[in-house]
Parts: sequence; C-alpha cells; structure tokens
Amino acid sequence: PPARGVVQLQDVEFTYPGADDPVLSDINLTARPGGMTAIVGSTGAGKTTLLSLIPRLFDVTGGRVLLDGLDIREYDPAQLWERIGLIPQKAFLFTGTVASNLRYGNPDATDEELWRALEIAQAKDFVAEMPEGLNAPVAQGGSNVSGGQRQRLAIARALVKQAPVYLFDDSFSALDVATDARLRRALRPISAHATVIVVAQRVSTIVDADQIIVLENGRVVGTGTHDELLAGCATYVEIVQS
Ligand code: DGT
Ligand code: MG
Repeated sequence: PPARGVVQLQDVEFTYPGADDPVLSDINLTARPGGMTAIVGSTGAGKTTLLSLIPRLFDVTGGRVLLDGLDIREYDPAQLWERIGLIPQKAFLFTGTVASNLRYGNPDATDEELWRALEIAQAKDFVAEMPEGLNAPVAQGGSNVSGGQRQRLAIARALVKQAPVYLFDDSFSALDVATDARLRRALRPISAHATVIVVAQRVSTIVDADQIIVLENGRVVGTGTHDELLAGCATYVEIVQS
C-alpha cells in the first residue's frame, strides 16, 4: 500500500542512553495527513526528543511509534528515512553546492524540482541572486550563508524529498515575522496532503494548527485546538502569554 503518513505514538516513554530518568513519559498522539500538529512547551520539555523518535534517531524505551499502522522498527531504516522530512532545530549544510545539499535524500530531483522547493522555502530569491545559482558553493557547515538562509535551505532540502511526513523543529522562530508568514502560507498545499508536525514558539504558527500538543516535563498536559487549550490548559495559557 502507498505511504500515507499517519504517525502514532502509543504510551511512549524515552530515557536517553546512560541517563537515570525518562525525558518522555506516557506520550500518546496521532498525527494525520492533511493536518498540522503543533508541539509546544518550555525549553527542555522534550519537544526535540519527541521528534527524534519518529525517524528513529533514538529508539523508544517504552511503548511504540507507528507509521501507517506499522511499528517503525519493522521498516528498513532507509525506507523509514525516505518517508520523513526532518528539519532539525539546528539546520546543517554539507560542504558542496546548493544543489548537492538539496539533492541529499533525493538524488534524482530535477533542477525544476529544486527551484520549486526553494520557492516554497522562501529561498529562491537569494539562490537566484548568487552568480552560480544552484551550483553556488556551500562552504564548510554553510559558513557563507546566514543562519536564516541555512534554515530555509534545510527546509528546501526536506521538501525535495517529497515525503509523506514532515517534522519541523522550531524552524520558523529564527525567521523574521514576514518570512515566517510567507513560508507558512507556501507550505499550505503541502500540509493539505502530508502529515506536518511542527515544534513552534510563535503564537501565529500555533493558532493555525489542527491539533496542539502541550508538553511539560516530558508529559502531555494538554491536547486540543488553540481555543480549547486557552479555555482549559493553564500551561498553554502561560506559554502563549509569555
Ligand atoms: P528546547 O529546544 O530548548 O525548547 O527544548 P526541547 O523541548 O526540545 O527539549 P529536548 O528534547 O532537547 O530535551 C529534553 C530533555 O532531555 C532535557 O532535560 C535535556 C535532555 N537531553 C536532550 N538531549 C539529550 C541527550 O542527547 N542526552 C541526554 N542524556 N539528555 C538529553
Ligand atoms: Mg528543542
């Protein structure tokens, strides 16, 4: 059957190797294609850790993670990775060119597909302005591009994969408000058919979400829409008012 992108966490617990206490406990959530799930919570709440369990950067120490109904440990790791576009909190670039960075994960992508991904990621203009365009060199670690540009190239790279699942770890808060808004608008056609999970800080990102998960000390303390959580989750109220 074709990949649809339904992500489920069932009674997930996670303890980092060598650590004494779990950083995530009793996590239950379902994220479906055609919808955006936002994960919010204060620093250290476990947001990045939660996302890292979905492509199996770490294995759960309790419970399970399912993709399209199948435990992710049943997938071939490369096959699982193919289905998940992860945009890490600290975007990284490989030494090479813009194009080689974008094709990482989908070597067969055409130039046209690269430009399309750059356009959605709000990175088309600055790449087009480089004399070498797609063949512009990327120095060690992307030191010749700004932090915001690096972030947008990392988003474009994930989009080139055309994955059924996208995980954005705090990808928008480093961008200025106007770019953030344009990017989220451009992403709408993608979230119309893919499963999108975003770790977010700005209220403007969160209010759009179909479902918001509030994490506190590694536990879910609220699930719902913005309005539902405003009415019923003290932690959420604190987060959006800070
Ligand atoms: P942020 O990005 O500052 O808003 O925080 P979160 O919500 O992304 O938190 P996260 O998942 O990075 O960290 C959750 C807890 O796990 C926190 O107490 C730090 C700890 N932790 C994170 N990464 C590691 C790791 O690689 N090893 C160990 N032992 N602990 C870690
Ligand atoms: Mg984090």
